[in-house]
Amino acid sequence: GEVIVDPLIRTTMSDDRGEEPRYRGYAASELCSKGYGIEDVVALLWNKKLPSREESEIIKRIIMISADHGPAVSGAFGTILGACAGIDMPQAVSAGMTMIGPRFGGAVTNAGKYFQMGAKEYPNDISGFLAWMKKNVGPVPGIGHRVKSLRNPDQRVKYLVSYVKNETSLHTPCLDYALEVEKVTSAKKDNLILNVDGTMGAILIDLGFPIHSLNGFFVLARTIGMIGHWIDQNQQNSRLIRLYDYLINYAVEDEREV
Ligand code: Q5B
Repeated sequence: GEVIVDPLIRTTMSDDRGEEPRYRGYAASELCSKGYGIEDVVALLWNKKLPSREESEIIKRIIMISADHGPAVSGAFGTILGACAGIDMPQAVSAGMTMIGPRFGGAVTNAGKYFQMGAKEYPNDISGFLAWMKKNVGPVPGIGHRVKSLRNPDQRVKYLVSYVKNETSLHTPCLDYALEVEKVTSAKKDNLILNVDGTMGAILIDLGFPIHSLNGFFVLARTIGMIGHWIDQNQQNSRLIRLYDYLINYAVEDEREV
């Protein structure tokens, strides 16, 4: 007789049963031949629809601008440590990836989520929003930077904001709210600026991306940079890293009595 088996998984994204994979009905080769770019594929697979030309130009810039931020940041440094220890590319890149979290690179999702919430629940009341965040969340995701400040602005942020607001017709309620939050926080302390995570998160919300996809943009973009750092260290035959003593504050208390 007929055997009925429950499907193990359900997918709403892609189908590989034909001659070539189809992303939401579009064959990959069809997207290439019609001139779509990687930013369109990202939108199709993550947001389940092709963006307009204007939207895809914004997505492309978000990915380009966050692809790398030098060797000093947590993610690149993690990958460099791995590369110098002789670890293969996937493992060294995933060492860097492991660093992406609430303080570094992984604040995009929550920045988008809370700026959107603030715009809805606390319009024209940034102090109320900040008080709620302090009580319920902690540091506002998307605000603050270790080295960037009002005196040393993050040009990536300046460029993205200016591009979206001056060169596109995107409606930007979430970005506008994030910029209002920045006015208040940076007046308190000058490094509490809208950072790259916050800018990306707010714009991606305005573009209609699902909340849970937002950190994916930093992960995707920064993978490009981390792979680059791994290649760079390998090309230089870099040696194993071991911290010099002067970089460590040995604060061990001696418990021995004899
Ligand atoms: N305070 C980013 O902090 C950092 C506050 C705040 C209210 C805030 C911090 C933070 C939210 C998470 C976030 C993404 C940890 C950053 C990125 C990509 C990157 C990285 C790169 C790249 C920096 C000192 C005082 C304390 C805090 C207060 C700080 N942030 N208050 N809301 N958001 N932000 N992360 O300078 O009174 O002294 O106790 O967690 O959005 O990751 O380039 O490096 O491309 O790779 O280390 O750009 O802002 O200062 O944490 O010691 O705080 O400021 O409460 O107050 P700092 P902390 P108090 S972009």
